[in-house]
Amino acid sequence: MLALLSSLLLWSVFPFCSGGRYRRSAEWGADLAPGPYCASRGQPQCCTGRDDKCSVEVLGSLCYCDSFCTRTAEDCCPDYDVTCMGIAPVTKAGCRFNDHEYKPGETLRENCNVCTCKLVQPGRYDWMCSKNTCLIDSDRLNQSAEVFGWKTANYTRFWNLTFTQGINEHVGIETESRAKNMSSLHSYSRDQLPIHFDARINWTSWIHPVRDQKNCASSWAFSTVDVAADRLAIESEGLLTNQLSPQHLVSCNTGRGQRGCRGGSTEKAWWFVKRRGIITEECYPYTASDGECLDGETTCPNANSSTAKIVLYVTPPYRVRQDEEDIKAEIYRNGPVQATFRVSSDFFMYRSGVYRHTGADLGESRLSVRIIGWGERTNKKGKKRKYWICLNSWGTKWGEKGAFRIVRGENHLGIEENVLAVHADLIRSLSIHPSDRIRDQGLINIYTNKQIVVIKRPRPTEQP
Ligand SMILES: *[C@@H]1O[C@H](CO)[C@@H](O)[C@H](O)[C@H]1NC(C)=O
Ligand SMILES: *[C@@H]1O[C@H](CO)[C@@H](O)[C@H](O)[C@H]1NC(C)=O
Ligand SMILES: *[C@@H]1O[C@H](CO)[C@@H](O)[C@H](O)[C@H]1NC(C)=O
Ligand SMILES: *[C@@H]1O[C@H](CO)[C@@H](O)[C@H](O)[C@H]1NC(C)=O
Ligand SMILES: *[C@@H]1O[C@H](CO)[C@@H](O)[C@H](O)[C@H]1NC(C)=O
Ligand SMILES: CC(=O)N[C@H]1CO[C@H](CO)[C@@H](O)[C@@H]1O
Repeated sequence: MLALLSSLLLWSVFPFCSGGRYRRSAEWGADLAPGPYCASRGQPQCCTGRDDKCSVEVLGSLCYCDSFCTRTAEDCCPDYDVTCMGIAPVTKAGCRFNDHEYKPGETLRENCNVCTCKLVQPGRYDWMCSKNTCLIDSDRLNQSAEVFGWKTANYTRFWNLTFTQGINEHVGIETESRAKNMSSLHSYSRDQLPIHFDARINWTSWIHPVRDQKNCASSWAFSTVDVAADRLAIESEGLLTNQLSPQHLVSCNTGRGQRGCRGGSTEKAWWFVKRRGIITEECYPYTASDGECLDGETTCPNANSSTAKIVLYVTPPYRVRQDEEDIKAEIYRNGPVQATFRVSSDFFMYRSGVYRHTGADLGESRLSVRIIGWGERTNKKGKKRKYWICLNSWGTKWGEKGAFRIVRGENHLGIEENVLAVHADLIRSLSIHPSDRIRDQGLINIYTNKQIVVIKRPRPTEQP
């Protein structure tokens, strides 16, 4: 009404003007940038009467902020009414998405981000979204395996989680580990090792299967008990093959900075297993939650456990030198080792191939895994890619049936700088193991004599 009034008023002041401005034929479309236009001009933003210089460039043409523009109402800038006449915008309040109308304040979820319909300009509503890094990056799902060397997948369990949630719920090592300060073994003889090695092929069922830590940052506990279990099986030559309990560590290895489902240190976990021993999965099943420590004297926390409480022990942990050949030799002789590396948001999308971090967000947190072997492969251009074969604890639906391969020989994301291992402490483990089984194996005399001779797998001779 006011606009009409003023235009009539101006009409009387400038009864007729010929030539000059041509009438814009195009209407401002919905895709027009929100401006500001008149509001972006220096003073005066708006001009009275006809003033052809009182204009702003828009879509390669000009729009006007002089009151003359209302004569045709066709060449006024989009924000003329709001800026120059103080008229509230007439735009319909709301946003659209997939042919649906949303009211101001309504939200919708876009992967791991939340978008809210908000007034972004006088007269213009639009979606304002949070800007989290998501675990599944929709734009990268179709990345070329040729270029990156590995394939991605959209995992339902990771869809719509932020990188921070991924770290907090699925990883599990604090930034800095004291393991780095441990002295390391060295002077392995430089034997000729095979080009490919996979402990699962060499030791078959003595290498324990991939498990799922679920929504609990307990990779530190899984990698520890699974490396311990593998080595107990290998060094006892199949006598002690029990699956061991990560819950025992999550619930009982607390204090001293160990935080259960919120992360822990592998080095502290190893010392716990050395001192207190570790009980079996059957006896203390995994619950993926902190829980109070139920490690009783003789009974299992699982009242239905089919076996008695068995406690197994290891020697103190040792560190393998940050050297590709040493790590290979250690795995080849003694079995899987434990490694930790920095986790990037793209790692969650890994499906297959040789993983290399590709510029996605890189946090400070580390994931702990078992390295069980190595290999190399040549791509179409003839370039050799050396890799480690690792077992993760995100279930068998993730990656290559729960395993993944990662670049070897360049300490990629720190994978080679924190390699830990232990030996089985067979004397302590067997003296507590139910003796029936031991008697069956003809071992009872041996353990009472405190000599392990039947269990004959030789220890490496190159101790430090
Ligand atoms: C990704 O690939 C799938 C299947 O090949 C296809 O349906 C989809 O449209 C692609 N997405 C993008 C963003 O290219
Ligand atoms: C990923 O998977 C989730 C759940 O299965 C699905 O809702 C989503 O649309 C998928 N995202 C892409 C980009 O394919
Ligand atoms: C994440 O996506 C799943 C299915 O894609 C859905 O059921 C769930 O509600 C979503 N989570 C949140 C927090 O919106
Ligand atoms: C490792 O050793 C360095 C130098 O001796 C020391 O500054 C650092 O605090 C140690 N780190 C840990 C985690 O003990
Ligand atoms: C033990 O088994 C019984 C019967 O199968 C079951 O009802 C009970 O919940 C189980 N208890 C535990 C602690 O798992
Ligand atoms: C079945 C098999 O391949 N066993 C080999 C596993 O590796 C050791 C050396 O680490 C060999 O001695 C075995 O023959």
